[in-house]
Amino acid sequence: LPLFERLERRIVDGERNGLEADLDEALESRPALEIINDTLLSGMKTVGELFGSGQMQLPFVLASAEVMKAAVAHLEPHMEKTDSDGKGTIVLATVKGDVHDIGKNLVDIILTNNGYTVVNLGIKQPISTILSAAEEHRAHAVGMSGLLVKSTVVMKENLQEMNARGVAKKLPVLLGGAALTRSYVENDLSEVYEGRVSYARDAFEGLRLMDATMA
Ligand code: B1M
Repeated sequence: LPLFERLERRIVDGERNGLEADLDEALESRPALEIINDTLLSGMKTVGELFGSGQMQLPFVLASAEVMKAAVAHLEPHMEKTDSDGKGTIVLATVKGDVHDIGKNLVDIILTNNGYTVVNLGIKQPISTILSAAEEHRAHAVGMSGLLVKSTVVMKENLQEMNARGVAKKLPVLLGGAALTRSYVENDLSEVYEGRVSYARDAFEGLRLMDATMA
């Protein structure tokens, strides 16, 4: 297979052997982010479709996710970074009950490379932990990721809890993840939250929204 098709195939097949060599070759002709966005994420999309239609079993999805993570780790040092620093602090987490973290970690990389301090709490984080971290780090915003449909409900509960604790006005919230829709966030959740809540389709929209929030 040609290089970029082979790389995409590696994600789908969960094939790690020779991954780094292929990535290094790819870096000779394309920027790291483009390799992630156009090639690797396209492979993950196929994995999602195969899993969703019952053609792929969970252990294989996990293997694909591992290759994806290894690829991102290998590409990360090659990504563009801005010189600007100290643009603001965001606490980032995958919500309670949800283990998906590839998208969240991409958001971390993009924000960090663009001058933000990201406190990445990891997966399955209850709102109490997120809010403690926000207080401790004097965060300017909270970012929550979740890919399961039930995570959209958890996010709503989290926003209600933030209202109840009186932190909504000072903590804008950024939400992302495959199960969310723009209209659910901008219509339903905006009604619920007493502060500002926005939806990011991808990591770049997350960056734009953070820039707008901090402006
Ligand atoms: Co899971 N899984 N999974 N899974 N998995 C989905 C989400 C699913 C849609 C697959 C499917 O059925 N087609 C489905 C959810 C269905 C639903 O809820 N309706 C599903 C399921 C069912 C499950 C389990 C329940 C399976 C089981 O156990 N029977 C289980 C859940 C366990 C749990 O969470 N409690 C499970 C487990 C797993 C693995 C562990 C095997 C693995 C995750 C490994 C890991 O993350 N470390 C996995 C994977 C890999 C997927 C799919 C195939 C791919 C997800 C992914 O990494 N995509 C996924 C299919 C899909 O999403 N359609 C699926 C690439 C990633 C870059 O995209 O995270 O969407 P994404 O991030 C994007 C944007 O959404 C956005 O930016 C990123 C791109 O720039 N974004 C943000 C994300 N977060 C953001 C936050 C922001 C801003 C933007 O600001 C804060």
